Amino acid sequence: AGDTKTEVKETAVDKKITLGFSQVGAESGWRTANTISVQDSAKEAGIELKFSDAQQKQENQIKAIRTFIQQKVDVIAFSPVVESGWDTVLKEAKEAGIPVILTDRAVDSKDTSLYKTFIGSDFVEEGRSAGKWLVEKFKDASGDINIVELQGTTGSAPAIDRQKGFAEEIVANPNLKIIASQTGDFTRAKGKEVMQAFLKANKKIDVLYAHNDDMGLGAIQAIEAAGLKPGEDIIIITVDGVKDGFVAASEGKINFIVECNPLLGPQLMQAARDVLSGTEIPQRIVTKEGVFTSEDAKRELPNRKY
Ligand code: GYE
Repeated sequence: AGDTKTEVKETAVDKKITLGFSQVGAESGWRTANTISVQDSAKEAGIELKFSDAQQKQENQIKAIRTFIQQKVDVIAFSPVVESGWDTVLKEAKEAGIPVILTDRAVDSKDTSLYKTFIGSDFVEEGRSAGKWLVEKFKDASGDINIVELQGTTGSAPAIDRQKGFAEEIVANPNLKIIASQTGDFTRAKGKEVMQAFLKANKKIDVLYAHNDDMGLGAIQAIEAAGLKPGEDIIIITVDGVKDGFVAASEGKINFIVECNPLLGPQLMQAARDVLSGTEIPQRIVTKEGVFTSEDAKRELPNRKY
């Protein structure tokens, strides 16, 4: 009986970690998979998760972070909706002695001591992969190839970087011309709406580059409604690689998908533990990912879990 008592005491000393997590929203299939990954991994790791959905609004995230500070959580993690404007609230967390971990999206704060690490993809590289594929695809084209671009949320790291990486690559072929570029806020509804407007305003659209699958899927609806064949009349490139994107790619409606991995939960829980136990971790943890043509998508589809 004495032994059991000692055991109970020891577990009580081993305090449960509380993690405050401020999520961007529920704007896309990627985001849903990311949220589930964070929730499942917290459970598995025995970490108590306080989850808050910002509905794509920075002010909501700032509020959530302040609430986490008041609640004295052990560690705060968040995926910043936009890159700018975080210094004040991050300083508040630092002064309260609560470490912050960035997941998925970066901030542009000059003072990198305001957060412990940033876990996520290299979005510039994703844009480059999209651009490289397109350059190769149209290497023998003789006339103008008109591209329309559906951008992610204005001011967000993935929108800024995916535009940049893509633009960097396509200059290699002067025939490739971006004739219109507008935000679709990473949602299907806006992707469809903006594509409708693109189709109305431009007679000849050869390529659509969408910063995520969801906007691409919305755009496909607009393209079909206009009597055109997605993937044939208009070549489509997207980023993410969620299941619905893979389905469209395997049907030939999306020609090329650059993968962006949403399953960041396990790495986040590990980083939270390491930060709290004083284990050194790198300032930047990059996620591994691949690229998929329609053919690859057909093969890969049965294995996609999200
Ligand atoms: O690509 C998009 C989501 O930040 C990487 O956000 C993420 C992006 C993802 O809404 O689908």
